[in-house]
Amino acid sequence: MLYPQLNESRMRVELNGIWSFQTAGADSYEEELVKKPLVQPMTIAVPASYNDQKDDVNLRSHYGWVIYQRTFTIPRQMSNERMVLRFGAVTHQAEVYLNGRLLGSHKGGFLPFEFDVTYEMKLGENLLAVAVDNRVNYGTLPVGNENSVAFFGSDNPGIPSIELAKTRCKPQNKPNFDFFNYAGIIRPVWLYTTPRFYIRDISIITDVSHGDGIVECRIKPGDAWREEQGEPNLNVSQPRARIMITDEEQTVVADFTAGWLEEDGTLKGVCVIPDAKLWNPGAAYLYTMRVEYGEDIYEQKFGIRTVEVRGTEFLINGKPFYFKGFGKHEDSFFHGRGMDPCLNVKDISLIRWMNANSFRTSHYPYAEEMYDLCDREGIVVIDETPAVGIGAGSAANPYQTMRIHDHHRNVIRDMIDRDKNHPCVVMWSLANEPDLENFPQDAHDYFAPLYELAHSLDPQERPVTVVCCQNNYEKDLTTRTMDVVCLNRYYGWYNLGGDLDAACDALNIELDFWEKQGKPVMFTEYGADTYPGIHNTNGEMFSEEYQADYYLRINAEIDKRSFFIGEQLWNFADFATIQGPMRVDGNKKGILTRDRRPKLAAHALRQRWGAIPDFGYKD
Ligand code: GCB
Repeated sequence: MLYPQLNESRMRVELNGIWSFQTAGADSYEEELVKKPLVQPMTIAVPASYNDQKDDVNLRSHYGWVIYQRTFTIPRQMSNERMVLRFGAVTHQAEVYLNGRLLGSHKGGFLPFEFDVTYEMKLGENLLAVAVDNRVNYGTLPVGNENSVAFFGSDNPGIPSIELAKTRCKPQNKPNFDFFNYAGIIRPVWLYTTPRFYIRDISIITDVSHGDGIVECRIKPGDAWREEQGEPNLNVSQPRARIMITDEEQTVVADFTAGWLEEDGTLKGVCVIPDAKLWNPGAAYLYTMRVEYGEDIYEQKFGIRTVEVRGTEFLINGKPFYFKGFGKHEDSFFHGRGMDPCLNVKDISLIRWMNANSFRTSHYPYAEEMYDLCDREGIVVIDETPAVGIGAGSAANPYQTMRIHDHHRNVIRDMIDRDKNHPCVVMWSLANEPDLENFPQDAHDYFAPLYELAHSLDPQERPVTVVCCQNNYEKDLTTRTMDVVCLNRYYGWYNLGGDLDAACDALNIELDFWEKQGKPVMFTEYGADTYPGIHNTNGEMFSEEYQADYYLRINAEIDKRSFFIGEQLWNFADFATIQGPMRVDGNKKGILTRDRRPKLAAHALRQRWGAIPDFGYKD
């Protein structure tokens, strides 16, 4: 799905700002709330999670529906065009009404969706209402628990008083994941226009041959009129698109035509850019592809680079890349998970300050604006679906009890569709820490088709992985089938905590196992909770010294392994979680505090990573 753009043919209006707001029921909301202006509503900022905007525990711990409303008037010029209302993300489910009429609904809190509103929009004032549901359960991604207490909660099954109290307490979300269940309209809302014949989608595939860049583009055209009539979108009246590619100096380096392909209705063209400048980690170079199709124009940035797994190496532009970086969260004070361009710029600056080169979008696709930034800054991204919590917190077989199969396919499709052109994205992660050891065959049979699906959908054929939990790796049949083995390991924290000798010993025993699999292996998580300001001459757990020592010791072990292609630690910064006996004001495994101040270990890692090159570290 293309990002809304302002150019010679398209108009774009941002509908962010202060909206009206009201909480509604747990399971439903009254029709009145979306059909008429709210009476004495609260104010709320968009985009942002609603939970921390007010000093009200009822918002922080709300369960179920809330209502957002705003009015707007469109300029007359827009009304002659095809008009689209687009949401960057609404967490977790949205039902959208315009002037009292339901436009449609969307499930999944981290990917964009849009509605053609050409015939719904009035001249004069329009009332936009969005009902938002924050409930997580066995049918959502991320997964919420249906029959136990929340992640890390203290569950004592069998104690009558507790069992009875649990049936009486007010309904609440029980996330099966370790981050606060922030919700709301968390990313920008746009109204944009296109002509009737428009560019629906663009896919760009690049290759490099003897220093020349080979660029293929596939364009999906749209015809608003036919779509309105429900007719197939095969528009033979516009069989060509003009493609122009400019480099960063605005020089046109290619000008060619994409022509009609009968079979699938796309327009396809290929060109060669002699002596192309490649997109590299830390040294980004972006070209701009301008597509002219009838009266429509779209400009898509892209980079020329290749990604490939060969043997135990992860190659970017044919050279063995070493991942240095983090698992992150979209998480900050007041905004919650809301898109915050200033925070994104700051985080990229800190990633560079740390001499890191990459991060994983744990545990959901991030805001599109962040990928644009990473494209420009040369930061490498592992892009993850919101499939987290499949299995944790329940003894039942998640592949039978959870109603996520179709939704999981949809989020993979939508994530790849949204992010396929970003040079910063080098790998897809299908899920974080699903249960892969208790029902190993079922897990394997669940993930094998998803792995195939991701490969079949990605025009750039990036590697695909599932990030695996600390588990009995001998039983796990899934991780070993992925292109890269991504390990979340807590030797020295949740296991063998406080004993780094034993932790290193256990890690090495496991690494001997992975060495035999002949795949590239990396950490996508490892870390230790560290309360800033706690110091300890013995380097005990929770102290800043322990965290620094932990990374020193574990890193010394992975340095000995040539098949180990990267270290993404957990976590970039401290972040909010549900309250519980395991979390003191959130998860404290950050290398930075939540307000982005370095802990002791940050300085040591900065030095280490400064000495590790992006390419050829293990040569
Ligand atoms: C994990 C999860 C991550 C948690 C982390 C922790 O394995 O993937 O979401 O936050 O452990 O700190 O426990």
